Amino acid sequence: MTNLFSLEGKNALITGGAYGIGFEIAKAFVTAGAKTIIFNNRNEKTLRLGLDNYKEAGITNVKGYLCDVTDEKAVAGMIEKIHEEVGQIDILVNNAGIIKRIPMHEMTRAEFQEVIDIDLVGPYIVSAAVLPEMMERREGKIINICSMMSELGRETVSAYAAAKGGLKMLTRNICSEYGEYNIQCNGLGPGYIATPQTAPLREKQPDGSRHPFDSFICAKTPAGRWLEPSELAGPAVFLASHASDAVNGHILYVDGGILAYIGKQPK
Ligand code: NAP
Ligand code: GCO
Repeated sequence: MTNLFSLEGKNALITGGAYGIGFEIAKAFVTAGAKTIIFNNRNEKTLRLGLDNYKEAGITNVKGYLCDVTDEKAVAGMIEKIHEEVGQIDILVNNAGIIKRIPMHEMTRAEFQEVIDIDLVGPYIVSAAVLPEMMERREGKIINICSMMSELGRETVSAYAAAKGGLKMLTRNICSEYGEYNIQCNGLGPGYIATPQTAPLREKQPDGSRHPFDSFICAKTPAGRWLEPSELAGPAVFLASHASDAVNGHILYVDGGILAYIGKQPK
């Protein structure tokens, strides 16, 4: 049974994997036996930070590339370099993403477009670049990092919700179009995870009290807490391994039960 979850000999490309959720998923893949972790970030500073993070974690089988997921030419060039320097890509995790928390009527088109480009068009670009080799090998795993906003809306995150809702359907369409090549494409939908992306929602207020959103999310989560990035490890390894070969087009929510819960009644 343990072999089903093994990633022995597999190369995994994790976009935006310098820190946060992508970095945690990478560590989980290494623990599951992955041969090489490949990640990309869009600027030198983050790339260097990522390489330092992997070094500090004792992970040496890692390659980092400077590449913005929205730049088709850069992605094509990166994939070519990966094939030359590392080998085949067995697992792709479309993790790179941003969020802008702005009321929709105040958001500029450029701000809306930037979120869509990175969170939805980026996964299309990178998946389209990796699919041909997976089709040739008749084997591959694609994991799209979705969100609670793939299912729910909330104030100020219109572009992000539109992107993550679209990413849910892109996941299902890749499953539909490429399942016959033994390629499984699933979504991993984290709940509210303590990372730099959500740090503003957990900041202490000037009077030292909890951020209202922090209290709100804890009331919306049955366990009454934010989740840790490391809690995505098992679900990510499952979706990357042969244990999920019959799972396709599925969004696996790792949310501590938020989507099932009406929320704790205020006292
Ligand atoms: P994060 O800490 O902000 O990390 C995002 C990573 O993506 C960073 O390394 C960032 O690098 C990189 N990135 C951004 N735009 C990029 C681009 N155009 N090209 C390449 N890399 C790019 O976010 P996170 O919390 O780890 O989230 C990772 C993924 O999980 C995102 O897709 C997010 O939407 C999703 N998610 C997060 C949560 C949560 O609660 N944290 C929950 C559900 C889903 P830079 O430093 O260059 O920006
Ligand atoms: C927000 C948060 C969320 C999380 C995540 C939830 O502002 O509501 O950033 O969007 O990042 O996507 O699953």
